[in-house]
Amino acid sequence: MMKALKTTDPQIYQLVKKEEKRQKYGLEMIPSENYTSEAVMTVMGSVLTNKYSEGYPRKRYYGGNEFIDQVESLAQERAKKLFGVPHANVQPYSGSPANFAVYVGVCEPGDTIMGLNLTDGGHLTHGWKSSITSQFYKSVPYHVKADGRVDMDEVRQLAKKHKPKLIWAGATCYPFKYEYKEYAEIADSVGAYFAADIAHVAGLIVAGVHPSPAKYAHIITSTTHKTLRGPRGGIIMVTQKGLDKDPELGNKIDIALFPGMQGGPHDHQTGAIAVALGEALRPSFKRYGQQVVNNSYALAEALKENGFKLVGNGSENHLSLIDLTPIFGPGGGYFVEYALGVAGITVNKQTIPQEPSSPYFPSGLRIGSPALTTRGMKEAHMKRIAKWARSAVGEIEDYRMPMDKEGRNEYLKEFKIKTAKNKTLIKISKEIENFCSKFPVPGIK
Ligand code: DSN
Repeated sequence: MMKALKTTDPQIYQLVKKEEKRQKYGLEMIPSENYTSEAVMTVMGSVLTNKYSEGYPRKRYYGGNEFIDQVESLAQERAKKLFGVPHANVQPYSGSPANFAVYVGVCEPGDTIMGLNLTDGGHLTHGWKSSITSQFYKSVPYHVKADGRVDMDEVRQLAKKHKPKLIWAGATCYPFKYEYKEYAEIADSVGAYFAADIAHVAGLIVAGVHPSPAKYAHIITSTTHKTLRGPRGGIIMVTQKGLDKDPELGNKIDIALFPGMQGGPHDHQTGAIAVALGEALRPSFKRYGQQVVNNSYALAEALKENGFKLVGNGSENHLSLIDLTPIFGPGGGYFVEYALGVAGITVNKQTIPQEPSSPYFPSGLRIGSPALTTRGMKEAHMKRIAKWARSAVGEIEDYRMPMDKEGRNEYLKEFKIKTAKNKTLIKISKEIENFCSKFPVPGIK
């Protein structure tokens, strides 16, 4: 396949090759990223991409779907088995459309909804002010406490006061386990739907190292490309509890997604999701999930030993959130993301609870273990990485984020030019390159 690309489009071919090299010789530590298997990538690049299949298995608006029907049914069945639910829709293009379909399925425009505030680690689609979800629905955000955990007392009080139609659990950056049982009690007490967005922890749930919301939530949404290690995509599941509340819930959500929001499903994606779910059903996936958590714990401890402050002082899942304010004051995430990038460690800047700066110039850093665990790295490797991270940060720790916009652009330009040439960071990147060459990446020779 790559041979054909090289001849047809050498420019894109070269860029794919460069990205392969970046993925192979760097440390990929963005907690929402992973390396999918060669089998998954094979289906993604297969003829399934040529087909139109609007509708659902055996109820299509196009002919020629006898094999696609089987592919999609297999994906649905595997999702149901993996998460212990009676209904699964595997057509969402990704996590955001999956979440939007939940709104369309259970809410009317103007209804009140609740989700974790974005700068406390929540997701855009759970009602953040710049997401369309807060324009169509009345968003009442809840927060985390000083210890970094969701303030369940606040969730209870807000739910009692605002009587939401829908309550979300789930986050983009949350290092702890979710209190699904407590969410359910609160949602039930006000008659709300409880939706658990498990995008980040889906693979951990499958592995049995994170609690499952299947008994407590009415609806579960997820992406398929994070800890679940599939292709980019989304799933919406309705639990038995959801069907008991409304026997038509599965149907309502299916209709909300198609024809409500999406057109033809991406069949190559559906096929690849089926393969990934099949992989996740194997015992080896349980070992993978356990190692993700072990590695994240080891990394958290090592980061602390190297002088980093963690929100909540640790990690119970696949990620840690570093509070950089003791080193940089507000806005340090920007500097550290860039410097670690030069050193060969890919991470992403992140807001911290009670963020003193802004989402684009935040004061924290999100760092996780799923992708490195796929490459076979273990606890001892995490310790080594924490040391590299500390040395890299030491090179830039005198920078301070200017708060005035005009001064800031010039300052950051200077910072980037100097940091890109920093000899210590370049030396670390060579060491990391050498280190990474010992750990294979699926699909890259
Ligand atoms: N962008 C995803 C993440 O990185 O967590 C959330 O949508």
